[in-house]
Amino acid sequence: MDKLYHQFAERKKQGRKSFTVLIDPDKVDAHKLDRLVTLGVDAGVDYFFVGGSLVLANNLDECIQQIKGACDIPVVLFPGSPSQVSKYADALLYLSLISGRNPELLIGQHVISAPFVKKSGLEIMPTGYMVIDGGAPTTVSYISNATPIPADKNDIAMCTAMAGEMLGMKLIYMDAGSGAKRPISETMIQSVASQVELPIIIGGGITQPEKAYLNCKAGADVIVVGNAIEKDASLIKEMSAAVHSDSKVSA
Ligand code: 1GP
Repeated sequence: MDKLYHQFAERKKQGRKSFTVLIDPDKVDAHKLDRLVTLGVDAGVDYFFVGGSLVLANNLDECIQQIKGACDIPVVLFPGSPSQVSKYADALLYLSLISGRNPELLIGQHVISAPFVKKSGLEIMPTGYMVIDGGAPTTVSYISNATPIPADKNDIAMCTAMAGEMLGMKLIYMDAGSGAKRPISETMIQSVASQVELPIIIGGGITQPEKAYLNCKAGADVIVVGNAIEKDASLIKEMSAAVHSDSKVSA
């Protein structure tokens, strides 16, 4: 049943770090996607997250089918809206925006889409989604109409994650937003990791392999990179190596 979630949890237990490439279906064509998958397989990428704030092109199914047809790397939906569900993926990050106070994104949209999501047959991974201020108003904060957690308020982040864990979330995703000017600080990651047992996903504005490595050292379990790889796909290799170099057991 919860095959992929067990993999996340097991990897955390073993101290194995995971590297994830975020693919926005609006920003790739078939050729570019093909290249990303090839580079991803070579670099030992652990997961592909697929989703975007808007997904204007309505090509989610095609995009996922293309990835699945070309490799065995699991595809996880990271939906920017409830309509971004595809039965071709392996799992769905079922996001509740626990850092915000917009009831629609905490529970409202979930109620409306519940029958549709259930019918998809996807593995559902309840995820406490926390947006952290990344130094620029990002699409996610605009769309979510919710104030991000200030970048230096480690305690707020920690307490938010703790509450998410006690409410039954299975993953914590801390996101500075796509293309953030300032990625999440290592001290904030440390504060959260010191108090929650759940696998912690970190993303937003990570452009340097060194930063990905330091995030893992600070307690991140999964590193997500989108923008930097869209700009320079060859970064996949270095990023993946940096993340895996912190694993206690080689991947
Ligand atoms: C955004 O966490 C992701 O939701 C990834 O961010 O595109 O800045 O890498 P980037």
